[in-house]
Amino acid sequence: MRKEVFIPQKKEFRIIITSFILLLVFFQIPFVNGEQDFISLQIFNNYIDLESSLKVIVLDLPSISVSPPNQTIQWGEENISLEWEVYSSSEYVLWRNGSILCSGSILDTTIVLEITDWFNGKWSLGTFNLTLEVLNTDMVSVSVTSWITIAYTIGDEYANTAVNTAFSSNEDNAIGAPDGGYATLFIGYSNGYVTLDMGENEEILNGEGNDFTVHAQGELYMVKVANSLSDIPTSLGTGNGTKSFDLSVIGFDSARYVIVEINAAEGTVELDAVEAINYNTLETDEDNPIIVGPEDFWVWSNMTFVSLIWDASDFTPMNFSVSIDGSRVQSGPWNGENIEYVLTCNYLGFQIIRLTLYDIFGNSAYDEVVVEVHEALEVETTETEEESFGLIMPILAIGLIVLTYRRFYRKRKE
Ligand SMILES: [Ca+2]
Ligand SMILES: [Ca+2]
Ligand SMILES: [Ca+2]
Ligand SMILES: [Ca+2]
Repeated sequence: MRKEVFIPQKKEFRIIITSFILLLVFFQIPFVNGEQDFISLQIFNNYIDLESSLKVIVLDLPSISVSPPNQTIQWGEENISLEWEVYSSSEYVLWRNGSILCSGSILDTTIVLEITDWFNGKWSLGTFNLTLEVLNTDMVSVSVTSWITIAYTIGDEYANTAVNTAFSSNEDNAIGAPDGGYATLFIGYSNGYVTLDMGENEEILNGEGNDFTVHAQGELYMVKVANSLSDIPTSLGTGNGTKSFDLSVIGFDSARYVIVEINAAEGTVELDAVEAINYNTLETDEDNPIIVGPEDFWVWSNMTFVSLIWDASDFTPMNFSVSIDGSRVQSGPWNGENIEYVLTCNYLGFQIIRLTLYDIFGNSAYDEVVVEVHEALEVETTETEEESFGLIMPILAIGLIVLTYRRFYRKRKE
């Protein structure tokens, strides 16, 4: 009689043999971490006592048992963490599109990559080949590749800003997702209201059924919508608490602005958020950043520094760099706000200061300002006819600087 027994991953296993048989034992080695062990088979009954031993050495080969699945991640998302589980390895190298992203010693069986800084981490849009390579002390290596696609959708379903208000407080609480923080609308000389901007290219769209929800509590409120701040808003009716509205009632295809106004004789309306159900999103941005910079100007050399401010904007800002005569002097993440650079005037003649802006789709734009430094004239304390002429020049120069600044300040304000 022949019997086959498969022994799963256990360190000890007992088989009861009830009759004289030919026994074949298959043993699944439970050790993965370079352990060495003896596997012994003992057979005994009242008559025999046999033992057969076998030395088993599990080779210390590195292995990666878990790796991140291929996936698409929204650019800028928080708490992104990719994990690998590795064994019998002492060092790792993580490659991104063929370049080393990070490397080091393996102290644990888990290697975690957290994406927290999308700007400085150079996580731009596209598909990345992330390859983890692990090595043991004999430099034997194994690797695994995951494909990570970084995508971007411009626009969210919530209000971006409160653009107009009356008889209200904490208006910013109505921005973003519902969070239990409320803007308050009350009765003053007129009914309190707040006008919320859902965002450019993020307007509410008329889709199937209701198109947006007002998250509120308290008294009755009136909801109006508009597509421009200069339009007279169109009423969509009143609501109490949280209520959804349908743009098709007024025949609108879209609405960028939502006005919520208290519609009661007393009390308050607490407005948490406006949430679009159907809304516009862009999946690509083909526009270059917009930069309006100061005009070229000059200063005297006794001016130690000047501040250059560029008006800058983009839907998907990424980063900026400032260079002087072609050499980069400053760079970093850009969140879409104006850029300021403080120029030290420790030179004579002119320098070209260039600001370059990038968005996350790889569009870029630049602006150059030529700043000329003129040598300041020495002013003597004794007054002769010749020297008093020397005084006039700096006075004229200060006037010019003031003019230059006023011009460039006015320009910024436009
Ligand atoms: Ca929005
Ligand atoms: Ca609708
Ligand atoms: Ca809120
Ligand atoms: Ca852009």
